[in-house]
Amino acid sequence: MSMKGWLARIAAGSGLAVAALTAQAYTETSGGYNMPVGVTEISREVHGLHMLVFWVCVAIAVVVFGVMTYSIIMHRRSKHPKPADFHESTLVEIIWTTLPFVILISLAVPAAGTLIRMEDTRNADMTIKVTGYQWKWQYEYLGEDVSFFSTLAPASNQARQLGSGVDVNTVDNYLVDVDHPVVIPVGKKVRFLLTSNDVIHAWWVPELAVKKDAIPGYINEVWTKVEQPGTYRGVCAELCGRDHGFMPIVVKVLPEAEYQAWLAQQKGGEVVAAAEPVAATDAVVDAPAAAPVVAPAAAVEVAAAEPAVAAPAELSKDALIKQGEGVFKANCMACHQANGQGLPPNFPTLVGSAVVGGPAAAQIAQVINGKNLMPPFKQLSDADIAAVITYTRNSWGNDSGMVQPSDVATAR
Ligand code: HEC
Ligand SMILES: [Cu+2]
Repeated sequence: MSMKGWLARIAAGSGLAVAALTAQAYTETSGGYNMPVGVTEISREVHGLHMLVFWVCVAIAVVVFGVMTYSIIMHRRSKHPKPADFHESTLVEIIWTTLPFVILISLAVPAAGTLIRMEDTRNADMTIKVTGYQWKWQYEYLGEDVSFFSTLAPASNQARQLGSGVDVNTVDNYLVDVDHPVVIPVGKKVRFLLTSNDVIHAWWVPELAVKKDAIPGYINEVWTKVEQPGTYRGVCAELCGRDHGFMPIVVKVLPEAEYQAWLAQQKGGEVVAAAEPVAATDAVVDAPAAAPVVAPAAAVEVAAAEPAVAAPAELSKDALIKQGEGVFKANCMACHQANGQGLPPNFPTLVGSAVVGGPAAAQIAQVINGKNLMPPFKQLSDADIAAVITYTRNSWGNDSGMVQPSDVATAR
């Protein structure tokens, strides 16, 4: 096989192709090849520094390669068979010591100023704690009692499955879209506290010029103040395991009033962590929320995607199944496959499985606590766990009844 063929195979096999696609997806939003200018004062400064250093490098390259090219051509052997043999020029040595020193200082001074401003997280208007998980992000609005998980959007997740048959070019924002974006108000200084629950991740949103490691046991601080409403996308920037390429970040920046409306919606109750927005909207789970509906017309789109969910009571079977399908696609499909048949021998089929057909308590315990290669899902809400279990108990020919959120609450 040709070299190119091998390279292509290696790239495909190791997921590099996926990484390249992801990178492409967000550089496209920033004009192609260069770093984005971004939408914050800091991001513009960072971009300015980047361009300053770039042009200094270009100037140095022109001078150095100019002198080299001139010397190679004008002092070639056919012209100067007998080379000059001088050495030790104090003047030249002073120049080539001081000049780089001056260049470095002139770059370090503005860079240090920007770095200091980047690190200054004082006087923030609000704080969001961001926790990295393999392979999702959790956002907690400190002092607001609002917290949710943000996972790869169902459309991307479905398309990326082995043999999904979906052409990824038809998926909007493939691999850079999530089910629950983190929402912040425009023009407010937002402080993010970054940490991790398992391995080191990194929270990176190029257009905010924010990139910082999320390390277990440590809290790192970053901040941003976004000047224009919009949706800004990023990815995890620290190789964190198998699904590193599948834990994107979406920051949705709203005008203050819309943000407040969104926040009020979230406070209406427990937020469904991973259900498909469509499923969640229709589900009967949306028992009337305590919070008054204050959403102005402009916020309707957000409101529809993020319904306030009151502490769930008894749910109908259809509602559970519908919500459960979304939860399954977001959390279980990678191992158990969309058709429930898994990838034996490691990932068992759920079709006709003894656990799925057996007593509900055992299945609840397994989903909450995990088992061997299956990770625990205790971070999901009671409603999500009840829904996904009911979904598996009533899909692909399985028929073994339903589980209510209260059953899950009892089992915890
Ligand atoms: C990382 C891969 C992985 C994910 C994600 C995963 N599982 Fe599993 N699951 C497994 C493995 C492995 C087993 C077998 C565990 C054992 O018995 O050793 C299993 C077993 C099960 C079983 C028992 C099947 C049987 O007959 O033994 C059920 C039910 C189940 N999983 C449900 C779920 C649900 C619901 C989700 C999503 C909330 C989920 N799983 C997500 C890997 C996974
Ligand atoms: Cu990560």
